[in-house]
Amino acid sequence: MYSAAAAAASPPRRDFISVTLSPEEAVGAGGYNNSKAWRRRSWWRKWKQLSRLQRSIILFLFAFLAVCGVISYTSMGEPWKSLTNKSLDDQRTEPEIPGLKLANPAVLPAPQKADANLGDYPELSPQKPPKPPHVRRGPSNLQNKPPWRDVRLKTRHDTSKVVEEPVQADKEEKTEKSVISWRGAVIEPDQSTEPPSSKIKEPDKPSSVEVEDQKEPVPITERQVAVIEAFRHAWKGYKDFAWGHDELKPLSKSYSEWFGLGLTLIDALDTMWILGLKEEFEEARKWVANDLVFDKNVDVNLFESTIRILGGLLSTYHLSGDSLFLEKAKDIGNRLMPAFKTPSKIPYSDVNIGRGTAHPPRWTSDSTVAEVTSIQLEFRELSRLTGDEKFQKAVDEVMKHVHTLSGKNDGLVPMFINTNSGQFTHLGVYTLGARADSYYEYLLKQWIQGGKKENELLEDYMRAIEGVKKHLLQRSQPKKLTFVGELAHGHFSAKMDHLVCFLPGTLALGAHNGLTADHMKLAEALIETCYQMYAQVETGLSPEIVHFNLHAQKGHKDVEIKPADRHNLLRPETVESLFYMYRFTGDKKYQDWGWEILQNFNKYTRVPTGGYTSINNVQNPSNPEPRDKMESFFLGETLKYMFLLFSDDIDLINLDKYVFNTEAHPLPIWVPA
Ligand code: DMJ
Repeated sequence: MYSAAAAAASPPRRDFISVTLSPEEAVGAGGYNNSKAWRRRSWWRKWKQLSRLQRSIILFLFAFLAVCGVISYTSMGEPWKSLTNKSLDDQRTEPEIPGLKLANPAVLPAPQKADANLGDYPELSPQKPPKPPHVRRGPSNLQNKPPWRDVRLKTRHDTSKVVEEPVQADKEEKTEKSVISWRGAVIEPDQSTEPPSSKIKEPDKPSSVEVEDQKEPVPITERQVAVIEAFRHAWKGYKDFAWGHDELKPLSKSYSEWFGLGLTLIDALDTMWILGLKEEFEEARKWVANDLVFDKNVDVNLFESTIRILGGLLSTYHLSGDSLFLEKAKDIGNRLMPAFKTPSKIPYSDVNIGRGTAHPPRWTSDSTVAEVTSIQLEFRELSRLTGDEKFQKAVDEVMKHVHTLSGKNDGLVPMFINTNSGQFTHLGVYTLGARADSYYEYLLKQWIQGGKKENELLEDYMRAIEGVKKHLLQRSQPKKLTFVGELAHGHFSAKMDHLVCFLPGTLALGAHNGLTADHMKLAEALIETCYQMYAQVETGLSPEIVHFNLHAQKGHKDVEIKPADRHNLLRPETVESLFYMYRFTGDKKYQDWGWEILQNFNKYTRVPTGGYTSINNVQNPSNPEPRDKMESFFLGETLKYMFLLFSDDIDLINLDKYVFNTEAHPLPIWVPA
């Protein structure tokens, strides 16, 4: 930004050599003579007339061109050999992304064209339900082999180190580690980011089912046991005082209702599965079977009910293989569809799932950009499972439309979009926080979900990250923490929502999937910042929003907190990113940071009679001011990511097989049929 301004202020500089030939030189004094000897003499004369500087420059240029020629000849050799099956036309049509750096560019065939046309998805067939992503329908490595453990018994006697039988790996056939191709590049998923010495060791992958059965189980750790204990405590509060309702109010020993759909229970289903809490899971399943009814005259928020309810049901179906959850997912999915009946096909924010009507909020016809662009993983998966393309069509159309819209700033999107015109509104404000955050997350994750074929999604993602680097990144004082601020009509604000802490994890996931290693570097810097948002605060818990100091002042930390921003809602984003960082690097410091955070949740937010509560003041350890509410994402996301963070089992939700939705519900990555 600043260097561009400086360049504009200084006069343009031109670097060129001028060589003027007189007519005499051009034609020759003695008239036309084109003999070889004459031509040689004439060129020699011209050469001698050049200044020494001019001659050196010309010689240098020749030498440079010769070196380039040699280099390109040697480096082109190999790719050409491997291009035997690839038409040149395919390569020519690949889009260019300025500034896009690839981990391993231009080696192999270009990917299939990014086209959300359903014809491109062989999995989607209206006639017969699609095949599952991994050999069997439904769940993958946890399917039919629930990780049930009698945790209670074991933990009573031994919480010191390894206490449990592990999750059993399933018998699914191993496919070869996929090769990712993008714009003619072939990238091994791990190569750009993982220092082999430090990442979690993946057990040798046996090629046959029989061998895989002998795979040593990965024991769960003491810290995972602590997460199970925390979950049980939270669940006790929910069960005792809020069973079947949306959220627990742990202090008043009651509940609050948002949609009246048992939000916490549904959000927590797959967490219970992953943690191996059989009894709790079975009890919750019974409630879903007998009491969960969507035929209700109630307005729900499209985004929230998609990511929490639809996402939760779909992932539980995949993990458990229990068709009850798929049936319920279909039901809610169908009931949400009226949201898309708008002039622009950009969905309304709210749907009445009983009446089948939808509407925007009362005060505007705008929807939030993050909301309309973060329902895709779930609806696409619902289409794949049911064979009914309407779900995918509706959400793909939104993405295609947003892809073409003007009003972006180097890939950064405004926060609102109008449901009538389909245009962005409130232009000029750019943030990675509330109202825009998961737009960026879902660009990458849809690309991964779909098998890395939909190039437009990747283009938009890569552009956006360049936009973040250009407009939103700054460093704080005194610790020089890299943070993501906001831009409002050209003015930079050093404000960062805790919500932005999803970004390090997303960047790391992209790097793991073969995108530029720069993204991993940025992820490492940002996760340090997110950790400091906890560590620099009196309770060791992050506030909702921080402001970073751009100038060093005596006695000031990097992080400043305004009175209105000092609450903590038990949000997951930092532990989510810690989980990705640990998975991909194996660096134990990320586990230690997560452990500190869990201990501080236990210290300041745990309610003795059951449940955890949001707090109003992270700066006051003696009275953090409990708010009397446990958000459903504490069980759906925060504790789930904690459990995964403390695990050394990369097959416990393998990130090459699953992609998490923005509410931490794992959905399968599609494998070509
Ligand atoms: C969750 O509902 C999701 O993670 C969403 O993407 C953002 N807000 C909450 C958690 O903070």
